[in-house]
Amino acid sequence: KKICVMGLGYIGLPTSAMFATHGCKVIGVDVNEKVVDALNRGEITIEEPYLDIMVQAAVRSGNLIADTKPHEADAFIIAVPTPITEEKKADMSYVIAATETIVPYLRKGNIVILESTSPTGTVEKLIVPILEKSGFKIGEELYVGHSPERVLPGKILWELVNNNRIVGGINRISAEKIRDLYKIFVNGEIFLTTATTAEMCKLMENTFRDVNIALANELAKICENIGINAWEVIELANKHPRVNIHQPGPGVGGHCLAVDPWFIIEKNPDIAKIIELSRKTNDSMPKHVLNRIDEILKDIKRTKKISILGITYKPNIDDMRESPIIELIDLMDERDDYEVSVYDPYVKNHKYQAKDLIDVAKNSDLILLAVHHDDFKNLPLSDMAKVMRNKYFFDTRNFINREEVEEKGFKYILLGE
Ligand code: SAJ
Repeated sequence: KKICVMGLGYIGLPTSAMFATHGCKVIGVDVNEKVVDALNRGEITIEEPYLDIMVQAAVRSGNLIADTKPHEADAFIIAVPTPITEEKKADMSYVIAATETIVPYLRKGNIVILESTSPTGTVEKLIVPILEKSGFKIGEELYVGHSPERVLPGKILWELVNNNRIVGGINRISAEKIRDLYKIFVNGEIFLTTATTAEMCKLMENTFRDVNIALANELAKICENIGINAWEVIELANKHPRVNIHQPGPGVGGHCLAVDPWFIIEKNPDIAKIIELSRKTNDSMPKHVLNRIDEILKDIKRTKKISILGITYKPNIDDMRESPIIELIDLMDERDDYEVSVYDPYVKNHKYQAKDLIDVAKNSDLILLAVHHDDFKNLPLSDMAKVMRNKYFFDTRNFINREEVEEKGFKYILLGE
């Protein structure tokens, strides 16, 4: 099989490498020449465990090549970004451009698959009309559908193979053809449905998680109001066999949970009320964290220095997309009574990045544990305390042992308490 993958990002690149190491001939296409040149040298431009080894093997075998233009193939996979605009609408320009680009390369019997997370109706109302320009009969001479990616950054290669997969076809035969293609490397079950149902499944999976995190964040605020510990409430309530309250935190980031629910709201603004409120609740968390810092440090009248540990959107990865900590730093930048210093072992070039954990704590008033990277499990608390002005430790993740911090002379504050 010959497969042309449009977009060599977080999904397109691992998917290309996976097909290539399973015996397919893969052409990875990207508009960015740097990405294409790097891949042809066997190098990768995103961070993901083991991906470098797999890509190297794929390129060396001759099964994976990159180009800025598509080639003729048996199947085309569209895996380009679907970002969100300022107005919280899906920006479909990359999907449209990629689909238009493949039209001249299509042949009778080809398969076209949209993998990018998209609003409902994208395949039927946006992609099909573009593909019709090829002159082929859709569903009979061109097989079209949506198979959303569902892999977790940090575990992409494992999840690509082992997760269950949904395939939504424009008709039954399209779904079956697409299923047979993914069977080349997928060990999980593959479920067939319509394209629009598959689009909604993907959006709803991430919305489910976002709404549940919003519930946890609201609980955190309620417990702060009452004066009890939300983390204890969650732990005990989750002993119930049908309850699974998620974890509160300084906000929800990443390119998925903070974006996808808006694709549902955009198409159903009068109905998607819980979904919209949840999004806003999660978006309110950086401001809530800042309000609590204001309260903790209210007696200090000079410029206060805050040392932020972690700025990625979640632990143990280098991804800062939509990170709520970046939002928090922006909020602090707007104020002239805060000075910020950050340390994140996964990030090298942030404007406030300190050299190490001691450097970040220098002359600081408060340590903010923002991301629970494993690297922060054993902080050099005594040495950090020595260089600080005030010793407040604000844990937004219930990650650090309270007694240990207090033993070192810190005042420990917990989000959700
Ligand atoms: N978070 C919380 N509390 C929690 C869980 C997560 O505050 O209890 C926060 C994290 O700190 C992070 C954000 O949510 O800022 C998102 O992290 P995540 O680990 O939940 O998910 P992502 O965005 O890395 O990946 C999600 C996954 N979706 C689901 O688990 C339903 C993944 O399977 C999808 O493939 C991915 O979105 C995607 O690409 O859509």
